[in-house]
Amino acid sequence: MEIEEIIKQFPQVGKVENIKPLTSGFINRTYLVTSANPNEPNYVLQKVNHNVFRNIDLLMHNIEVVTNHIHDKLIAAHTENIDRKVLRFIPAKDGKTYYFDGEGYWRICIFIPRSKTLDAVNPETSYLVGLKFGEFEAMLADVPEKLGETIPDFHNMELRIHQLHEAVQENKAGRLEKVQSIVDDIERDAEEMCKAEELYRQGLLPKRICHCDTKVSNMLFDEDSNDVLCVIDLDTVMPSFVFSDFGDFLRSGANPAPEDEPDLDKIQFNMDIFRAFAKGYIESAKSFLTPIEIDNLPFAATLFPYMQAVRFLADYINGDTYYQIHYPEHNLIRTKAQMKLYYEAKKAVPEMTEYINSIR
Ligand code: GN1
Ligand code: MG
Repeated sequence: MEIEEIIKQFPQVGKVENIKPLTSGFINRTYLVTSANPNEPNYVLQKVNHNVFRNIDLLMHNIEVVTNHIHDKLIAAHTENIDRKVLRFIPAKDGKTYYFDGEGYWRICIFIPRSKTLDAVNPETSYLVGLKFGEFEAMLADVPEKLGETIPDFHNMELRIHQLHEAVQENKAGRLEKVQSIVDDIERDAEEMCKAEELYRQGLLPKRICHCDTKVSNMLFDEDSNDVLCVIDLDTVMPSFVFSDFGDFLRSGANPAPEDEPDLDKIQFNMDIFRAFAKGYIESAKSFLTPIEIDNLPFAATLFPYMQAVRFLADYINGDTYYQIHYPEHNLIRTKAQMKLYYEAKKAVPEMTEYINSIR
C-alpha cells in the first residue's frame, strides 16, 4: 500500500506536506511525516519489522500500557511539558495503535519538536542517561499488568548459547572452521555467563520491566537545553533482568569505538563512562534494586558484550540472516570486536565492584 494511503488510516493526521525516510536502527523502517498545518504536530511513521517482532498486537499493547503508565505518573508528579517526556502513539480508524495493510504493520507516534538524539556519550551525558533509564525502570516497577515478551527470551543467555550450538551443528554457510577458536573461547565461559538464568531459577533474581535496548541513541534530548526528555524505541520493553539495561548501555556507551571496529586496539572499556552511568542509574533505581541485583551490575557489564558476540557469531555461521551486513565478513568483525570488549570489561570487574560498593 502507498504510504499516503497508510497515513489516511490514522484520522488524527491532517494534511501532510512531506514524508521523508529517517535512518534509525537495523530493525524497523521509519519516516518523518510533516504536517501542512503548522499548528499540527509532525509525526513519526514506522513499519514494524514483523520478522523480528512476531506478535505486534502484544508489542503495541505493551507500549500502550507503558506509555500510559508513565504519562499517569508524570501527571501525578505535576511534571511540566509532559508531551515532551513520554511518547504517544495515535489510534488508527479501528482504535488500535497500529494498522495492518495486508502485508506489514504500521504505527504513528507524535514527533517531539526541538529534540535530538546523541550518538556518543561523555561522562556528563552518561550520568543523565543512567538517571533516566533507572527512572524509567522505577516508574514501571509498579505496572499493574503483566507484560509479554515481544521477543521471547530476548536476553536469555542460555537460549543464545543454545542458538549458537545449533548454528555450529548445522554449519549452514560452511564457515565453522574459520571461527572454531572463537566458538571455543565462548564455550569456556558459557556456564559462568549463564548465571542470571540460574539465579532466576533459584528464585534469587527477579524480572522487571526493562527497556532492553539502552543505547544513548534511544533517548531524546532537548535541542536547546540539552536536558534529557524521554526514552524512545520501546519495541523491546519487556520483563527482563535489570542487567539488560545496565549492561547493554555500557556495551555501546563505554566503548569509544564502534561495535564493528576492526582495529581491536581501539576497543576499550571506559571507566569514566562506567562510573558516571552507574552513579546515575543507581541513584534513580536504588529504590527497588535488591542487593543481588546491585552486586551483579559489574557482571552485567561483561554479559552484554559476551551475549552480543554470541548473537553476531551465530548469525555469521548461519550465513547472515538476522543482522543487516554491509560487507561479507561484517558479522565476524562485529563478533571479534564484542569479544575484545568482553575481555576488557572483565579486566575492569574489580574496579567496577569497588566503585559500586562505594556508592550503594
Ligand atoms: C539490534 O536495531 P537496533 O540497533 O536497535 C538488536 C539489539 C542488538 C543491536 C546490535 C531487536 O538493535 O538487540 O544489541 O542490534 N535488536 C533486536 O547492534 O534484535
Ligand atoms: Mg532498537
